[in-house]
Amino acid sequence: MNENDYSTTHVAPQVPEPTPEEERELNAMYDRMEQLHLKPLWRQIGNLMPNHPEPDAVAHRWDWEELYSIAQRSGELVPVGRGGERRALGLANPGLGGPTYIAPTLWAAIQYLAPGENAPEHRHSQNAFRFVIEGEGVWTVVNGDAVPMRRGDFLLTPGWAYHGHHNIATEPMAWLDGLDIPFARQMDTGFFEYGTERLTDESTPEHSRSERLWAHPGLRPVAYPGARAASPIGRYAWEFTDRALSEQLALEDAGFPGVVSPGHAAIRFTNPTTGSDVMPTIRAEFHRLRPDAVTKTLHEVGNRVFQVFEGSATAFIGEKTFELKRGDVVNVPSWKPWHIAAGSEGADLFCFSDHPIFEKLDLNRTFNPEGI
Ligand code: GTQ
Ligand code: FE2
Repeated sequence: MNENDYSTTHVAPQVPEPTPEEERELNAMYDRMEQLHLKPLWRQIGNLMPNHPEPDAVAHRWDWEELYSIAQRSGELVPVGRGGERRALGLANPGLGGPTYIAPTLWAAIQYLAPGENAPEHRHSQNAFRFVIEGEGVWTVVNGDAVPMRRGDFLLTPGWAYHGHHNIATEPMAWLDGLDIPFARQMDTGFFEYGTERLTDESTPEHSRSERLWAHPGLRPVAYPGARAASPIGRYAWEFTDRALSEQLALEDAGFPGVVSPGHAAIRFTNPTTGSDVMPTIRAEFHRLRPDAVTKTLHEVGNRVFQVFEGSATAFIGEKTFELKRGDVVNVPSWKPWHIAAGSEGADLFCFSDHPIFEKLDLNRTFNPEGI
């Protein structure tokens, strides 16, 4: 017998077979409960309180070529501007029914901006980031600081910061947005305000002021002491991410520690004022797998989303297997065992998750069935 299985240990109370008279009375009682907006626990405990997380969300893969071509089409047919605010196509988890949630807590979207377009400023309590899979020529303006967006860059728009985007290039640009919109919506914590129509800083600097002040490894400006809920770094430039990952693998080659597991290098983007995650609700990481390397298998509380930055991989999530190539997006629902195997050229994977929420609430759990 498996004592972690409801079907063997959590049997419903044994009610003797009701007589027709008792059955009528039971039905009348349940009808009355419904009128009183009451529901008995004993008819739903397995669903409400399963032995372990049983997500409605399913693992799903979105194909980058499809995402990009439909985003491009929407660029031809739908203007961007006040009211709609963003030309963003949200990835809707097929297991979650109606709403545009990739996970119960997380939003992921592809956002598309044509040459010369300007997405007006606004702010909201939802935390946001951008990850750039290809292209350049867009600056995102965060609290009046123009931040360049280039391939491999990871950019922050923490909750309540004003932000807008503008494309000064001759080419359109698309990128991945991640936000905690579903968490804010389901918990009823969201606020939103319009900002100015034109961006507050239309310059196109090589580096944002936030990077010039904060993005020096291990160094912080003495003028700004104390911990902040969100990282003050607006842009985590690809050159640093790339170098940190190559160094882990070079150290592994030289016989020194640093990688997660053989052939698997990874870094987490952090808030330099705390050393913790970049934003209170969202964790972001970058994983680099050597050719044919395989990650450890994990069960984790919380939700992950991966985007392939370079190379190819196979993701094993629960019972499902997904072949992934450059740009493809895949999600891992809570507690589904997952591992990823790199293809023959290796794989670079951007990853974000809602794990900080559950760590703060002491609800996080991880289980590695291989025991390593
Ligand atoms: O770029 O400000 O994908 O506010 C969803 C909501 C992007 C944004 C999204 C947003 C934005
Ligand atoms: Fe926004």
